[in-house]
Amino acid sequence: VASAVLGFPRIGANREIKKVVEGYWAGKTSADEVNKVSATVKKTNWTELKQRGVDYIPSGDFSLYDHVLDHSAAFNAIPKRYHGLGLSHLDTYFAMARGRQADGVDVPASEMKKWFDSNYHFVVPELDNSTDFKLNYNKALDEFKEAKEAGITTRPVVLGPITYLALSKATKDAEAGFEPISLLPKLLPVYKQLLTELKSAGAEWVQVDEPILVQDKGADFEDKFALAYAELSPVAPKIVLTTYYGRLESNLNFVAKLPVAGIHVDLDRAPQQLESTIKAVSSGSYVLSLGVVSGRSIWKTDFTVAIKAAEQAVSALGQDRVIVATSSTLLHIPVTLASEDKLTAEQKDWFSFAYEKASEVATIAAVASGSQDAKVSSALEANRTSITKRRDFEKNSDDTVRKRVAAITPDQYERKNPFATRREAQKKLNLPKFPTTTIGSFPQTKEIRQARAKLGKGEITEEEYEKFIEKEIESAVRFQERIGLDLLVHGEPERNDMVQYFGERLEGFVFTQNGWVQSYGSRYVRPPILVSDVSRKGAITVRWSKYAQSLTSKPMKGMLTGPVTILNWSFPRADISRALQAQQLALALRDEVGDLEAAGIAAIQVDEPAVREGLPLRRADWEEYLKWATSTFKLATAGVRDDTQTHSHFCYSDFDDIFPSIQSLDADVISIEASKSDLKLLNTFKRYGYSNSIGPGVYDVHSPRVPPQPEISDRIKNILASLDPTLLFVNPDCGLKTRGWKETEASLVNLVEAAKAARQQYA
Ligand code: THG
Ligand code: ZN
Repeated sequence: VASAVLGFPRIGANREIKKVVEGYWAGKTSADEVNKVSATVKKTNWTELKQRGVDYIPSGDFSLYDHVLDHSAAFNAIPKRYHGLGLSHLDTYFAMARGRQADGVDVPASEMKKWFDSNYHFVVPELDNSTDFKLNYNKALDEFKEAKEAGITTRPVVLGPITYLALSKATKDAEAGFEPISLLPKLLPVYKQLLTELKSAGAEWVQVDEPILVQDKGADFEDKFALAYAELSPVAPKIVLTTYYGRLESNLNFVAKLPVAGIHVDLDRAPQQLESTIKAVSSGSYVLSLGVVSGRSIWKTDFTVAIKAAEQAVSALGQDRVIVATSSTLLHIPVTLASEDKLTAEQKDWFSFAYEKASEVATIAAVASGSQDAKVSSALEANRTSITKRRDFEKNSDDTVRKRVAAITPDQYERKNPFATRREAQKKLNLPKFPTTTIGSFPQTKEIRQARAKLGKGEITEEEYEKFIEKEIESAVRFQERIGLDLLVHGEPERNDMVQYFGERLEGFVFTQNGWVQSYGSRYVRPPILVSDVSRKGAITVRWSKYAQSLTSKPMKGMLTGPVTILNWSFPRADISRALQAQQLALALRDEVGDLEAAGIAAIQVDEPAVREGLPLRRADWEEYLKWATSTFKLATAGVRDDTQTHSHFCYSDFDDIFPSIQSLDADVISIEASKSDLKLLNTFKRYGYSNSIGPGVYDVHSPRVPPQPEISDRIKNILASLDPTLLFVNPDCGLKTRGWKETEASLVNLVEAAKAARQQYA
């Protein structure tokens, strides 16, 4: 029984890649230096995996920004706007990733989307009939050779052609009805060349990722899969076809007939597919790769369960046909536990990050191979002890929290009166027609980050820090008053990350010092870890919101992160359901909402940007998810009086599918990211007859570009073509924390002017 890791974090154990890439963007670091640091990170990863006893070590999965973008660049799927700019390969690559505005060049970035149901974003390939696929370079081959030179034999990883095309979108110039999958015949020769070159270089295996197979739409591509793999297999190294993040279901029927050498299934997300998969592959000669070590969770693997699965496969297929593997790439979890010295020994004993997961697959494979090695037996014994200790800890849950959840009554999920009644009561906020507001955060300046860092290092006192934050809030309030915004925010200078901040102030979470996970490009997050029942230690945001309100006679919005988003952007517990964890979070937030209201805050926003991304990959699972996701939001927000205006914000609002759920949240006002997906979304709102207030973003904050006032006015005009004017709020499409003050001020001035003009025009 061999062991395999499907992919590895590429950020470096000390965020080396972030530092060198951002240095390059700032013009402070050379391309050579970027390559040098990349080479070191890759080599360190390969060496670490080898030393930990992993048989199949991935290569080619490294990336300076995103692996889907790597494929587009290598395949020459480079949209026309990036042609002829006189840029190097590397600069073209980064221009696609983040746009480029320098030396007379002004091109926007490609769109980013969430990668399956994760908090990782990929750069969406843009294709049409003029796309001229060719292999600009062979990254998989280059990294295979690079590892080989370091004395390490790897199994190269490539994203499969069907998933690549399924994740692509048509360019703006594409013919009507163009579907990216129609380009398969043009793309296959490129894959053929890539794989042929790998084979010639001596690669025995290649890992081809086709995660689209765990989604319902995977079934639409049955014929394409058959066609593609019939062409590729004869020229390629032995292919292990990997599926992950979910279950194959009926797709297994055709997958188990594809001409490949091995199949990988995710047994972490879908342990129930073990038997069906064994059965489906048993008569052929396939190798079966068992994803028993989670690539999505940071909990130690229960070896007993994993070994049982491996032994079941071994008894049906024999040792040589079974691989013990991570369920998916380890991209989604931090690099190593080794550097975490603030966690207690007890806590550290619960977890396993990427390095540690590598050891886990090696140990499980050794046990399943019948190893009598003393080191293996002691690892097995140690795992048993850890798992037992964690279970003992879990038994000591917070009884008060459990009882409170059990005592939730149906009325706690509903506002006392319908929107029409509440709207009258909320007139006390004195908002004009087309009220202007922002999503909540203002630029996180260097000074703010430095003050936070100094507090962390003890270089300034808590008191000095709070004074600093008060000054920041005051200047944010004065700024908003000066430019004439109507519904103000305090700007959130006191927050690091919108999820981490709340986690740190609730019981039930622990934190890493260095547990960074890539979110997109050089942007990383440090997800909090839920370890026990959640409760509020005390008021979290009230002090700052109250202070901000005391500075102004205009209404101030309170700002909270919703239960579903806190859960989705944390590492959840594995011992109780996500629904229960969300309910606990919702009760804690409900108390915070109540305290804000009691402190005189008349508008309270509870953001749920992660609701859409948390949607299960299979439609059959949607209803259950949407039920707890919407009800926990309502549990958090519905306790307020009629005259308290609730707001919510959603990013990446691909809402067509889940519209009724958004409506059922019954927030008084929602703001959505609409500027990119244009008016399609608004038509959805119109079609369903959305009845509460709504602020479709009137400009895109994800770029430093300042929208001229006529452009915003034009957007308002377009929006009003499909929306009741009395329901419209005017706001940017997302928070402003990653922006600079200069463009923030200029943009918001234009936004306010556009709203004023609209008030005249639609009087
Ligand atoms: N928080 C979390 N997840 C998210 C977002 C978030 N996922 C979606 C979206 N927002 C991703 N966007 C970002 C934007 C900025 C940063 C990270 C994700 C960011 N990170 C800092 C960095 O990489 O330097 C580190 C932040 C910190 O110091 O904690 O700026 O907002 N959870
Ligand atoms: Zn947003």
